[in-house]
Amino acid sequence: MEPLIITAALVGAELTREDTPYLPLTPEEIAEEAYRAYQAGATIVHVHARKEDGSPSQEKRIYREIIERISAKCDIIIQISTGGAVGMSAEEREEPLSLAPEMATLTTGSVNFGRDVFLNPPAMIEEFAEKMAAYGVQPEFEIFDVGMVDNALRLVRKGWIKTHLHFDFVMGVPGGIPATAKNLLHLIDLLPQGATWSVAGIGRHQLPMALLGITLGGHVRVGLEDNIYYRKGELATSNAQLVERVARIARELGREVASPKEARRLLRLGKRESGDSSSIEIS
Ligand code: KMH
Ligand code: ZN
Repeated sequence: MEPLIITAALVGAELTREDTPYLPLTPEEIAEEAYRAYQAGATIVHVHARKEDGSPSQEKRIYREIIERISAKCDIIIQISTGGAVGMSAEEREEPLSLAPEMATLTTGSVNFGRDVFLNPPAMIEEFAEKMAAYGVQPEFEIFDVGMVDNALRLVRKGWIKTHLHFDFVMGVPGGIPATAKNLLHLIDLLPQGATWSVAGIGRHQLPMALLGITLGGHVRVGLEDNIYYRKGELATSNAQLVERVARIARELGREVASPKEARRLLRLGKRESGDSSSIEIS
């Protein structure tokens, strides 16, 4: 099997310090947390930004500071969120794309999200895909339910996406696809040849789904955005702690953990200067 890419989803948009005191919120805290996750074996960092008061934000200014601070510390792949928080407008959500990060998320459908609805109508998805192509940003398809895979492949067929195809199956969101082995196998089955995938289990599903990701030859996303516990009743004290456990188990199972260079190779990411999309390799 190829080496394992571990993504650290550091903070998300929904959690507060009341949920866990270990949540990084400021650009400085987020960058430090990214660096610790990197040292523990993460090669992609999935980033959301927060305002000074801790509320979710898609402001370019804050993302810029986060990206600069992380890049100054290490060469981890930075993936910004275009999901933001439920209720945000498309204009808000796409704002950080003009910073031309290496990767960004692209959710290819709408889904109930707890008591809310995470809205992603077709025109919005196409607009995000178009912006990503314009800024040379590689999408990661965020798949919260089965139909979103076909929506993603339709985008590819229509020519909106020309990069390598990488999917992240987010499983166990109340309203989305349940986190079961059978469902994961079905999702994998839908992917075209050559696509890569990772899996993120929400809450108590994080570790079991991570083990499936490791053993089935996929990749794994963990982090406080998806799960704040290390084990039942015990909060994780950092994102690095969750990453370190996955790296340790993978090595025990004989699967090496990818370096940033290997992750870029597997995801066909071209190294480039920030803002310069001309040197990107498009497979
Ligand atoms: N916060 C969720 C509504 C993403 O980052 O692209 C959406 C989300 C997905 O977290
Ligand atoms: Zn997210």
